Amino acid sequence: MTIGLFDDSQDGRRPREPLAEGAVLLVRFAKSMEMELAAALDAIIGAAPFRHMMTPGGFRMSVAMTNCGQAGWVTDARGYRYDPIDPETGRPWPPLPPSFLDLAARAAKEAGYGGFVPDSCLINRYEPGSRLSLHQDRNERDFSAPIVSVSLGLPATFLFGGAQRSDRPRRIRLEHGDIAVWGGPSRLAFHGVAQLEDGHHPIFGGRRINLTFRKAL
Ligand code: MD3
Ligand code: FE
Repeated sequence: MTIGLFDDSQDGRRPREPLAEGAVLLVRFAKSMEMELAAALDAIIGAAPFRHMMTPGGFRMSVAMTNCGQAGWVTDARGYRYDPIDPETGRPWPPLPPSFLDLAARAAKEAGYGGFVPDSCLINRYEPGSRLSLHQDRNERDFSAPIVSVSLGLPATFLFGGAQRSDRPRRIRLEHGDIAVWGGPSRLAFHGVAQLEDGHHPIFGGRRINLTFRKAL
């Protein structure tokens, strides 16, 4: 049921929830584009398949990753970096699809960051048991641009910490179609994702996909 102007969702979540200074959750903002996003994603992973990268310390990541855009985030024995070439294929990453660029720019604008033009999209695939431990995103050149993250498929518990690793993280549910925009003082917050629970999503099956749009270069 709709409650006035304040609730057009079905679970009591408002369309726009402030998370912290500079960070906003746009509830189900990407839902109406789910089929277009799924098709664009299929084309990307056909050209640049998901892979489990290795951390510089020698651990295999439980989250499988790929990228599109002018540069992709990679990790291996040499460290973390953005690379214009996919080390698995030896070719440039697939370009950012217009539907991705348009969605990221509209979401950023809605969150108060006009003029956001990402040059990179890291695509994370979680299967039951996959998790992402607490980290900061610091490999981008310019921290004044926000990061826009789009959640698709199974829900996850996002861990949103503070400026220090020791700050106790808040747990935030991220569901299919949700977009979170992280800028300003939240841009360098520690964050992670709790172990994915089993489930089934009608489009994405037993998986969660997260797109993070970045200005990396
Ligand atoms: C807050 N991805 O790819 S998205 C990552 O769900 C990453 O796959 C998670 O953390 C995922 O680096 C979380 C939300 C997110 C992304 C980047 C952030 C939150 C952020 C950067 C700064 C602060
Ligand atoms: Fe991150």
